[in-house]
Amino acid sequence: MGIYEELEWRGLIKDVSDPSLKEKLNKGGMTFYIGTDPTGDSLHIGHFSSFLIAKRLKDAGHNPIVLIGGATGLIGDPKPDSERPMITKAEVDHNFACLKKQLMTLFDCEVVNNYDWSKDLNFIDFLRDYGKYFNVNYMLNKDIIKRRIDLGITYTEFSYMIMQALDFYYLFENKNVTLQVAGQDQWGNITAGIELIRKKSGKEAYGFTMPLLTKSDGSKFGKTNGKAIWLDINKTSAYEMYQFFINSEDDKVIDYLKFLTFLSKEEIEALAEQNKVAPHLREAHKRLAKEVITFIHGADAYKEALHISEALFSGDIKSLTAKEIAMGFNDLPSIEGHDCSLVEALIEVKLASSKREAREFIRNGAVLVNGEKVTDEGFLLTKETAIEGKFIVLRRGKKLYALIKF
Ligand code: 383
Repeated sequence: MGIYEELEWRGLIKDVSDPSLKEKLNKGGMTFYIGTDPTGDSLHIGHFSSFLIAKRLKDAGHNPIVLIGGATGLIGDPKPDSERPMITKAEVDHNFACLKKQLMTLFDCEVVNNYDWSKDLNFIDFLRDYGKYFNVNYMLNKDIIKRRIDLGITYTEFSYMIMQALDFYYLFENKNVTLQVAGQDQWGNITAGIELIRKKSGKEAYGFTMPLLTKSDGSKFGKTNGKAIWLDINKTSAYEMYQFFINSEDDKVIDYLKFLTFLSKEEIEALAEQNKVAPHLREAHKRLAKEVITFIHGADAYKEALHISEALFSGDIKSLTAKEIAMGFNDLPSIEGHDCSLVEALIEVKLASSKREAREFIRNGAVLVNGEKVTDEGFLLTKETAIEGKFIVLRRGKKLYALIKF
């Protein structure tokens, strides 16, 4: 199976600029680029799913360049629903540095900044050397512009596609780049570049896009409860990422394995079979979490995330370190620690509504302190009872948890 067939099998090919790309991709030796704008200080899992193509093509003998748009980030790629708020140059520079670090660590590749070749272009040259190659009718026909016409779009965002086309042309002329790859939302920008290259140099460049990952209902992949899954471990812990993947929909988990891992066809087919005959074991989900987290954060972070998940599942809170508790119970209702009785604490964290009810829960064996059942109604909670002197985990019944922080 050539790389093209592999990408097809993974479901990673959406639009292709020319049928001859198949042969070219299978042959190897192309220099290609994929870009992102520094609109935030971290990439998220949606970016990750696209950027993995850099490694896939590199492993197939192509040469990757990653572009971070220090210039385009100042302008803003038009979104379908609204104009982007402008961000300051200082913010763009800060985000650029953060993304560069992330991308170099993950993909170990050359990073370029379009600010370097765009910043000195003067307005008259821009209009004469580039603007002349863009028919406004052609621009208005781009999907993204059509979607914005009624809502309105500024001249600034309208010009964005010319900037990205100019990048492709620049990299074609100066770095031998003949291919641009991206998510499907970038098709209009890629084809604008291919046409600019054709018109200015008479030569052919190529592009293809990858479908965007979705959930079963067609909504955007990569969010839990409205929160994005970031690659920065300080924004999304490895444990949160583990929860995200382990909770993937059963009918989507195989697609995610194809998109987000480097597991072979045979391995993924075996997991698909297991997912069918023994879905309750969640082997496919577990493997997905393992592969992605190990790739992004390394084996130790993955082991820690797994350990937290297993301890929380089995209720073995005592085996967790304070750091692991902080991660695992990040979203839990919590109160500041102070010496008090278990009865008072249960009311304070809203696991009981009255002293009478709290005592009853304790008597009935429904209350656990740090994973251990407590039936003594007079039990006292102090800093000494806390794990590493920092956390007490209260549980009532099977699922209700609360945290006391010292
Ligand atoms: C800028 C200048 C270029 C080439 C590309 C760019 C960025 C591009 C863009 N990309 C998205 C982004 O920055 O806006 N105009 O968030 C996303 N990408 C990748 C992928 C994706 C796209 O970073 O589909 C998802 O992640 O292409 O939305 O010369």
